[in-house]
Amino acid sequence: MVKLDKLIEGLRSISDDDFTCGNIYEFLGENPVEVDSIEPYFFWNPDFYTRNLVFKDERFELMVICWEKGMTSRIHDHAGQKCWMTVPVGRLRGQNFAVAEMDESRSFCRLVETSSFELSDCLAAKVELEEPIHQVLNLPEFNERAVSIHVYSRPFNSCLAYCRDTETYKTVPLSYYSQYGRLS
Ligand code: 2CO
Ligand code: FE2
Repeated sequence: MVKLDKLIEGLRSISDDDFTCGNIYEFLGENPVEVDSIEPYFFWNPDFYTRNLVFKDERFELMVICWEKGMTSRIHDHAGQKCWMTVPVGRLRGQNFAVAEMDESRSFCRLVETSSFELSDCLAAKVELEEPIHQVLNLPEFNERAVSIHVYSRPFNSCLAYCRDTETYKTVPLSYYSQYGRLS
């Protein structure tokens, strides 16, 4: 087990050439994070999951996301950036989607569900660049809070969010609930 600052130090020491989907995935899997060391970044909100920035440079950002019971993300992408996540507290379900039909001229997009995965116990996952649309869910049946660690390279501050009811998508801004341990 490593402390969060050691994990970040480790990530920073990886060269640009080695900062690949596979290597970072492996690195996160080999370095499960001590829960004590992420507690300063626990911020809870009853209405939405909180994005808590821990580290950011040109190349990557690392954040701690806190999910109350039953909370879900929107269906979204990661603006073409690489992404990895691990879940040190609780459990999360990931659901991936493929584009079945799309018409950019009217922001139309029909999605179909593809694979799903479950994360807990510091298991690592990556968002596949080939199939980047997904949703993350802290299912009510899990009946507990969850906390995940996300690494995005490069950092991004907006993404596409998809609505299945209207079969449309739009760009949405992303913001931090806290930065470096303090409420934004
Ligand atoms: N990508 C979402 C966010 O940064 C969380 S879902 O997990 O990838 O808000
Ligand atoms: Fe995501």
